Order: sequence, then structure tokens, then C-alpha cells
Amino acid sequence: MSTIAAISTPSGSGGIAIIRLSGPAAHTLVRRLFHPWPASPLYFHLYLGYIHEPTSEIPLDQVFLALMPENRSYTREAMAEIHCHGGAYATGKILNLLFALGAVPAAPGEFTRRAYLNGRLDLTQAEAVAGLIAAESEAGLQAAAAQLAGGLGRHLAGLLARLEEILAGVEVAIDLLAEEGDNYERENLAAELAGLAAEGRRLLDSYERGRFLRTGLKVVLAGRPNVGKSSILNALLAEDRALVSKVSGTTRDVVSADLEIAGVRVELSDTAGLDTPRDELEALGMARTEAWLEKADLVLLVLDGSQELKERDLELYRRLRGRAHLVVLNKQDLGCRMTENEIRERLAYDGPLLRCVGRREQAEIGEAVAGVSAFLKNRRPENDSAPLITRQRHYELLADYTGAVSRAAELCGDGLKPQLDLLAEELHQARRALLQITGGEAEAVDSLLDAVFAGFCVGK
Ligand SMILES: Nc1nc2c(ncn2[C@@H]2O[C@H](COP(=O)(O)OP(=O)(O)O)[C@@H](O)[C@H]2O)c(=O)[nH]1
Ligand SMILES: [Mg+2]
Repeated sequence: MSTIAAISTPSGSGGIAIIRLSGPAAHTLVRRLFHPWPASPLYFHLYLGYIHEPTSEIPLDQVFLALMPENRSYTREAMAEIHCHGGAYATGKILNLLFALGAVPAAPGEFTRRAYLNGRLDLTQAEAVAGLIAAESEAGLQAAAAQLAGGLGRHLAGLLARLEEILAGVEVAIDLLAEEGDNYERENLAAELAGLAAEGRRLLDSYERGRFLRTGLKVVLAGRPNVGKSSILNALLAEDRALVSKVSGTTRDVVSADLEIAGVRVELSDTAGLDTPRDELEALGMARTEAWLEKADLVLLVLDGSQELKERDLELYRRLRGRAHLVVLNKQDLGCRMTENEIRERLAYDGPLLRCVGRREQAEIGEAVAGVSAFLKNRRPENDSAPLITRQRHYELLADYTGAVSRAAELCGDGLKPQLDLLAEELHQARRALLQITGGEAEAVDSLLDAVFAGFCVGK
């Protein structure tokens, strides 16, 4: 096994940079460079000293050195960390000395990959490390931290144990039947399998919220021209991001900005109003709006409450059917020409009506914020402490698992005598899917690991 080295802190100048080594030669390599070498070094201690070139007495940098033993380090290999001064030149020089002595450059995520290969983390935890580094909101950070603590991995291990117990019984029966030609019966088999499928579906359902937590929620402001979409965007951001004017058709391109609502990162996009285009540019803007509506997790349909409900509003609303949406009644400072009943009846809408004033001078957008916040809260699974899935990779594999155990349950349903070889095949497929999520056993082939670790930074 090689000994890898990398600078784990961001590139560029900084107060401190950390060079990390992992592998069998980690301690002997740093010993060639660090002076004075302690008489009997303790693990997890910081030693103050100097880095010299092996053949020189001239110090290159004053550093702290920490040594971690095999089995008790992040990678479970012998590790060393050199905390040096953070200039790009000095850190690069120390790293090159380590390479000259036989260390090899770490690939992105290689420390964590070794931690996984040595059984320190399962794959869901390794992914959570990347999630922590990439987190851009409070909720995203919490979701990654919970996954790193192993909640999802343990939960899946529980499912796996139940599945394997059933599978073992089926396999024994297949062996016996070959000899005796009898039929396999196991009490509650259909119910047990249905329970395993239901748990898979619950996890699949948590993905919507999990995805919002990890990557954020895409919210799109839509509505007729001039209803105040751009004003609302500016008010929510508390800055003049989008152009506002009483000239209809002011917004042509999509303007997006990030904000945080209820701890979740929200990407808010203001679009060109949808109406009959008067020229080519407007037509292009509206085509963009349509494309953004397609991608939205939540659409805020803005109505100008100071006017009557227009046929155009209804038409637009109909296009949102099947897409999560909330209705925002803007220009409430001008009084309201639409009654709540009228809106509900004509739009057939039973969600909240969020009353707002988008206009700069007297902006009141509290209800819009509360509406988005409630939308997010409603997507929290009932049992708040249950693990969530936050990654597409997990989602796809859980869908495989759920499909396979559901089919297995059907094979045993309603007093059917299951065809054991088919049953075993489905259960094996479900088992493989679970193992690929956590990276258990030999399921973690190189291509899978390459895909998981490709998104990491060097040095982690
Ligand atoms: N009185 C009042 N005027 C508003 C309000 N929101 C927007 N406006 C005005 O309505 C016009 C159109 O606003 P704008 O945000 O550009 O609408 P958009 O076309 O939907 O993006 C501008 O003159 C705004 O100042 C509001 O809440 N009250
Ligand atoms: Mg606009």
C-alpha cells in the first residue's frame, strides 16, 4: 500500500496549511524532515519543530507535527499531519520533499476512500463527508452530519439483516426441496416482505425533502407582466437585483439569486411575465420562463390583487397543475379587488393565499416567506428523527430494492405458494441494491467508488 500525501487546506495563501499523509511509511517519511524528532513520540500530540531538507540543517518552516497510529486514524492507516505556514510556495516545497522521499500524490477523496476500504466508514458516511464540505445551508449541514453519524447506514443495515434472514430460509428450502419435493411455507412471509417494501417506499418519499436539504429548493416567481414579480424578488433579497418598472415586459431573462428560508437554501428565480409576446425578444423571454417552470420545485404564482382576476391568470394557473405551487396576492397596499372565494373557486385552489406588498418603499413579504417555510415543513417526514435520503444514487438503488421486495411480496401474496427460485432471485436483487448503497461486501466495485469519490477535494 502506498503512502499518500496532499495539502488538505484550500490552495492560496492562508495563516496555516495542513499537509496530510496516510499509509505505512507516513511516520518514517516525516521523521526524515521534522526536527527535533521527539525521543518517544506520543500519538495525537502536537510537536513544535522545524522542517529541514533531509540533507540540510537549514529550516524551511516552523511547523506543528501530529502523528496518528494505525487503526485509530481517519483512514485507519498510520497518518501524520504537518501544520505549516500557509504560503503556497512553502507548502508546495514541503509536499515535494515528501514526494521525493516516496510519498505519492493523493487522488481526490483518497483519504476518505481509504477510510471506507478499511471499514472506518460506510459509503453513505463517506458521501456525507463530501456533503458536509459542500453544505451551503444550515439544514444541508445538519442532514450531512446526521448521515455521517451513521443513521442511514444503520437503518439500511437493519433492513439488510431482515432481508438476509428471509433469504437464508428460502435458500435452505430450495436445497431441501430438491431432495424432498415438498413445498416451502413460512408464516407471515408476505407480510414481512410487504413491511420491507413499505420501509423502502418511506425512504424513497423522504428524498424530496432530503434533496431540498442538500441541494436547495428551486422556487420560481411566475405571473402576468407587471403583477410585481421582480419587486417581490428584490424585497425577498432586500436588494435591487431585478429591474422593476411599470413598463410591462421589463424582465426578459431569468434573474436568480440564493437566499435561506427555514435553514434551507432557496434558489429564487424571477421570470419574464407570460402574456402574448409583442416581439421576438419577449417571445424568447417567455420560452425561458416555460423552461424554468419545468425545473421548479415550487412555483409562486403572483397575482395583482389590486385588479380583477384575469383570464390570463387562470390560463397561467392551469399550466401549473401538477406542479407544487402557492398563490401570492401582491399590491395589497392598493386594496383588494379579488375576494378569497372568487380566487378559490375560479382557480380551484385550496392552498394558502399569501398577501404581499412587493413595492420597494413599503415592502411586506412576511407571508410569502412563511408560505415557503410551511411548504418545506410539510415535507418533513412525520417521524423527524428517521433518516432521510439526500442523494440520487441512494434514491435509484432504493427504488431497485423496493421494486424487488415488492415483487417478492406479490409472489407470496394471498396464500400463493411462491416459486422459490423466482423469490430468491428478487431477494438477491434487493440485497445487492442495499449493499451498493452502503458499499458493503464486494459490491463496492472500483467504478462505483470512482463515481462516489470523484466529487471530493484532494486532501480529504
Ligand atoms: N402599489 C404597488 N405597486 C407595486 C407593488 N409591487 C410592484 N409594484 C409596481 O408594479 C410595477 C411592476 O412591478 P414589477 O416588479 O416590475 O412587475 P413584474 O413585471 O411582475 O416583474 C412597478 O411599477 C412596481 O413598482 C406593490 O405591492 N404595490
Ligand atoms: Mg419583472
